[in-house]
Amino acid sequence: SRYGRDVPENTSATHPLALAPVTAPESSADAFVADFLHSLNFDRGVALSASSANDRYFALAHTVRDYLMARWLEDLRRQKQSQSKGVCYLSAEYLLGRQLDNNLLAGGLADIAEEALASCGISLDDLRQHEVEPGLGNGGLGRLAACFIDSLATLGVPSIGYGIRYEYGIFRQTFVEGQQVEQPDSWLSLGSPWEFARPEDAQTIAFGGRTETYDDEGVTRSRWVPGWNVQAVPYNYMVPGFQNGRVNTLRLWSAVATNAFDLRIFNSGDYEEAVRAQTFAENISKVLYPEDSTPQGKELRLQQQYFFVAASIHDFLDNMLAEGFDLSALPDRVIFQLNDTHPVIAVPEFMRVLVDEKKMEWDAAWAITRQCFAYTCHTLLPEALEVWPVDLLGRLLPRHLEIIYRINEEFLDAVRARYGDDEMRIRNMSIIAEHPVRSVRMAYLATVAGARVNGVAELHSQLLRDKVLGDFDDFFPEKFTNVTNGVTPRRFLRLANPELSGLITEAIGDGWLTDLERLRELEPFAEDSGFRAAFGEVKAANKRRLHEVLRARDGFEVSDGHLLDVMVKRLHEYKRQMLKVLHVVSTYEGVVSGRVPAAEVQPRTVIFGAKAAPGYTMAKRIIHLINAVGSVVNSDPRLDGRLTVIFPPNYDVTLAERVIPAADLSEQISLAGKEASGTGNMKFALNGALTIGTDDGANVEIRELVGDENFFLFGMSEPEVSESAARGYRPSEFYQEDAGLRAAIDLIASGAFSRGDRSVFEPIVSNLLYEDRFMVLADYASYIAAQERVDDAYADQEAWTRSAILNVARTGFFSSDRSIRDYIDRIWHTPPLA
Ligand code: T68
Repeated sequence: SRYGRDVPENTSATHPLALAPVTAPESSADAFVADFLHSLNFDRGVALSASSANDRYFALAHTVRDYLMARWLEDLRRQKQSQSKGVCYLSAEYLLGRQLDNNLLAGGLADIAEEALASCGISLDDLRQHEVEPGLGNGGLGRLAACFIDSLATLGVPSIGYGIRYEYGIFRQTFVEGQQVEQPDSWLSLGSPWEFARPEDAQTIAFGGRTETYDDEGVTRSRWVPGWNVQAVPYNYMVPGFQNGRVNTLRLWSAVATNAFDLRIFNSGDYEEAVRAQTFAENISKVLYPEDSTPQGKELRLQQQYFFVAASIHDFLDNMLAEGFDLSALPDRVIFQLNDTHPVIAVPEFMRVLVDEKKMEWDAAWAITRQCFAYTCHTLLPEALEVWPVDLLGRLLPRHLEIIYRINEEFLDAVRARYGDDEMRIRNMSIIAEHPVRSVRMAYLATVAGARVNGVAELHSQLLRDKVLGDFDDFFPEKFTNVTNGVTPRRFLRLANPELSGLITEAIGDGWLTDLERLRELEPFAEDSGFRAAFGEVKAANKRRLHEVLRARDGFEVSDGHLLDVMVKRLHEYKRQMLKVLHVVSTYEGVVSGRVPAAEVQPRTVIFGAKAAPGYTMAKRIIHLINAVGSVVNSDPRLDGRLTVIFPPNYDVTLAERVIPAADLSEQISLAGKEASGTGNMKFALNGALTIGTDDGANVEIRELVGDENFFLFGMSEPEVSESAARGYRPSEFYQEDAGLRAAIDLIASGAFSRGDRSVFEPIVSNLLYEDRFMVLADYASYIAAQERVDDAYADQEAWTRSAILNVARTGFFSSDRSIRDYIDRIWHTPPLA
């Protein structure tokens, strides 16, 4: 492995031993055992015979770390020394998933570790299960950030990921009588062996107070006189590239009270107040906001955002620049990528540093800033576009508000210069919204400041230009670009699906792991009946493995021989889990009403996985309905075991890695024009599931690549949705005209899934009939027809498997390595470090 190379590092000491290189342990099972036992005895302070599973997991993780360490130290040094342009990826979320397996794979250590542990009588697999995944993200946006840092390391791009070390990640979901109940995710309670606290690199982050002007040698300047501050303590995590000897850094910030803050209060003798102050400071990184696609506008959230971006900018400027660095050269040194609007407050902070602290002229500072940021948008839902009330922002960050006003003034002057006094246009483009309350539109600020603005799939980027940011596209068309999302093939193919990976490698070699387009070479194998048989065997094995996981995890019994139909993603009305529920209820209703003989039903198991934002009542009702439908359908003997609904609680990255490789059918059924991209859709196709989906997000590109005949398309297109909305959508008309739809909805309304209590799901039913914002009823007939095509297609297993293989072979485009190359070509212009 290339991680073992020697690196001279301790050269500032005088002892001759310190001049020796930092080395990785020798790559052998014996050396691994020695290191593992050393760590167990000397780091954990236990003997093997007395060790707990947690002790062994820690010792194993530390041993893996030791193998990566020399290269990490080297990359940290080189990134600073080379002074070549690098990426600072700013993201409020990183949904990392478990680390152990990923790091074993990256370091090429899996076999040695397995052998080494076995020789100590320990099962590697048992220790794998011991890891609590760091769930520091909500869903797609956070998981994308995790895939991107993996690809950045694998491509050897100089880069650092910055974010927040939430003490509590995304909540643990439980079901009580079918309803979601949230439990805190105390992922750190047993400690994390992967992190390195660096309190000596802490930054002080100020808040509140006021601004003032002062005379600076004849120049009138503004400055911020903050009211309070906290310490941002960084924790470093290794991000190893895939077997390439590179290790990048993820740096997550944790908030602690500053001494000054404490002391002042302590000295006033108010012990309780001092402790309260500490709690107040530490609240900033306490918990991940569990909202997805619905920003809350809470002050603590803005504190989190400013806290981590201010710490990150200062960290970069203080620690990564060469002595005497000329700040006007910053655009050749760094690009800050804004993962959605959550880090956009970095823009005025950067201006404040340049103008107020570095005493740069405004225009010069703005010219630099405009080249140092780029913005990725992840949504199309208007309610998901973040805005901050001026009141709140001015109270927390008064100087930043002034800076935002000035940016806006100058921008609107330029707009006026171009279009004249078109007041309507000015109002529409202003970074400051006046209604319903005076607020800062963060997406507009990001668009004005960013060198580039990108959407996350072709359709999404087009709709951004045409609709959400249309006036801005008119004003600066050169800023807009697309980078279609991707997923890391290491985690989501190699680790999640070792059997399929083995089969692929047997057929075409292992080059696909870093060049996923090479999956194309599998195409001819779709015609090879021996390969198809092997492929089918892998799918069956993955299903058996999933069944075992579901039995052990939640006590579910799943039948063999079913079509495995999977819908896993956050619960949101626009994603339309309701449409899937209506399909299940229709199938059920068809049998129990006697219209369809059970024997004619294609045996299916439908798996749902979904968390609802704790405050999102309708989403929680839908979860309740899914569980209620499941418990009725699963126990009705008339179905003859041919339809099962399974909803394991707490869908997370770890469960995704088990569910996706087993799936036959991937449900990607959002209303067209609402899902920015989707990334689960990519993971399923790469693992050989066929997609039933709308013409939305990256589904469009998946279908183009796999071919119409290997994709089940249904539903309105985006232009049809817009037309229908403009005409005035009346869902009840669909209910009146479609007997099947009516029967399904009536069955829910009748209380059939709520022990006769009609009130329980009444809000869902009336929402569908009288509002149905996401046009579930309009797409119902088309969806049911597509599901009938699925049933027919599944009956021909040879043809189905051929399609599944072609899905794998033709979706190599969706590697996050390709996404990162696109970011480099279109936005960052950061060559890999040699
Ligand atoms: C998702 N967005 C998009 N948001 O919905 C999905 N939002 O289509 C896309 O594939 C993915 O981003 C990656 O681009 C989110 O996941 C959030 O999680 C989120 C979190 C906080 C506030 C708002």
